Amino acid sequence: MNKALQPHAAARIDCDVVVIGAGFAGLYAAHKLTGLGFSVVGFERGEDVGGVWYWNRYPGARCDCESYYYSYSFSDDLQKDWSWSLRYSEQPEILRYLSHVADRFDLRRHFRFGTSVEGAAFDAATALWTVRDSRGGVVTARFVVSAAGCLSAIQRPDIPGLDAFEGEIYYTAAWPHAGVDFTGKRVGVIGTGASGVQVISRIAAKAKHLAVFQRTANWVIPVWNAPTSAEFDAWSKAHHEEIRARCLNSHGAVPFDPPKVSVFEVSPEERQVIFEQYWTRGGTQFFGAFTDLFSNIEANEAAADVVRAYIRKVVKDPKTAEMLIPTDHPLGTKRPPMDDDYYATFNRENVDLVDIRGAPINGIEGRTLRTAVGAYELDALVLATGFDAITGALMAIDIRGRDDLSLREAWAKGARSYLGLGMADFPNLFTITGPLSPSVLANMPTAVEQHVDWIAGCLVYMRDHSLTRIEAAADAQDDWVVHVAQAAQGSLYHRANSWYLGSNIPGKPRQFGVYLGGFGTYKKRCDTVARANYEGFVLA
Ligand code: NA7
Repeated sequence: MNKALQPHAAARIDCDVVVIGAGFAGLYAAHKLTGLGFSVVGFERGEDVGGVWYWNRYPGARCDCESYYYSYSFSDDLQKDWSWSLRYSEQPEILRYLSHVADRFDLRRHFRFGTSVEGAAFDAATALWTVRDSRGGVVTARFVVSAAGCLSAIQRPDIPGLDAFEGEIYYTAAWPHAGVDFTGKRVGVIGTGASGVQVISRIAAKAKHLAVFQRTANWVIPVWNAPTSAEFDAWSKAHHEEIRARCLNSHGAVPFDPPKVSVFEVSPEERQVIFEQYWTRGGTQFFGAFTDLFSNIEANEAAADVVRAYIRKVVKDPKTAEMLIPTDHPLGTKRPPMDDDYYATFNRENVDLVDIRGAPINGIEGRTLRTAVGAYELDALVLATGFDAITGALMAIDIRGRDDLSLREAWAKGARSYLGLGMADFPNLFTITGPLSPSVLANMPTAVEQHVDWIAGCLVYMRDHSLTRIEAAADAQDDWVVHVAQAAQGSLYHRANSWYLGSNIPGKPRQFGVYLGGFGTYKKRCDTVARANYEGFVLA
């Protein structure tokens, strides 16, 4: 018998599965896997559970999906017991929810908090992973499941003098737990993505003066946030099974009907009526108005006109309004921030919009930020400059697969994965909402549950069949990489420099890191693979 396939009585195994991260994904993975009898050791960089909702504590942080479906579905009782105060809940409430889940299912005991995974190496002889952590600890495990998140590796801008800035510096993605008081201060915000957009109106309400340094204008869609009514709460609890079933079968893992008609199949009058209907629903639902908003530039332009008109209506100063209207990317092809107060904030006397595309930031000296044409005295600087998204958190770990192959090398020209779940040359490693899965273009808790359930089913299958290793077959992986690229081909997403494509990180290969074929279609594919005894994976 091949030595590599022998049972490994002599090898020390600390646990069946190492789980990296205690956000939505890691918590559910720990719950599900321990419930099935697998031993789990979890690692979490933060001092407590929550993942992105632990770190992104800036004022105004809020989810761009509605809470009644941006939440777990695995427990009926949990769904019936928990009520959300707002349609789109803010960070403190989402963090309270995750903390409640951790308490309710006693999940903290599985995690080592304040501890990052620094390296993980697979030993082909024993078929075990050795995981090294930031405190010098070493754990051996049969499997590693990454729940490290798609938006957790912070992107720090390269601005001359930034580190020596004499005022206060804050990253939205690593916000102080004690909060920050901006009262009476001169504040600058760099970044007008979702984080910048959310924090700007909150800071403006407190600061003496706020300078918003905008490199690229973004399309911001109002969500019309409001308290959850008692009737809606009761309805969502009574219908939770139907809501979850709709999520599982939909394109974006959301409980809405797919669009039915193209912009060009209706008259201009009907088009306006439909746009208005969907605009009133708010947020991402606006993009569900027509079938072709992401595939046809003229259809996209028609939708963009709705947003342009809104910006011009809300923003009183015409010059500022024009500066806020994007000109370099179609609507929605960069992640569109969702906010109700953003545009009106620019009507405030104490807020200035500063174009740093035309006149870039030259550097910082003392408390002065200089652009090519002006100087700004600042007491505090807020950096909302984004993340090395989708692959960043995995690439931050020194992951070594078969023959010491490093993941960083394997992905040097772009991520390679089968179904976004497992990789050739990296046996027994799974990625929850990994690169090349629907991930950030699906409602995350639904995507997380689908992946965790699939991985758990796979581990049970392996246990039942006395199998100790699983690895994506190289040809299945190659086909999937091509399929993911084809699914994105022809979409308008390629017309933007977005973090979906890795364009926000200097030197990162340009690759659409998300599967665009639709969550429902993807789930069916994963189910088919599992039913066919994990077709496309090599098991031993
Ligand atoms: P994003 O969406 O990546 O936004 C980052 C913003 O920061 C964006 O406006 C960038 O401008 C700007 N940026 C980044 N680096 C610089 C430098 N060096 N100088 C000036 N401006 C810079 O990150 P968010 O945190 O807002 O949102 C990430 C996701 O989290 C979001 O989409 C939701 O899904 C949740 P650019 O557009 O690159 O010109």
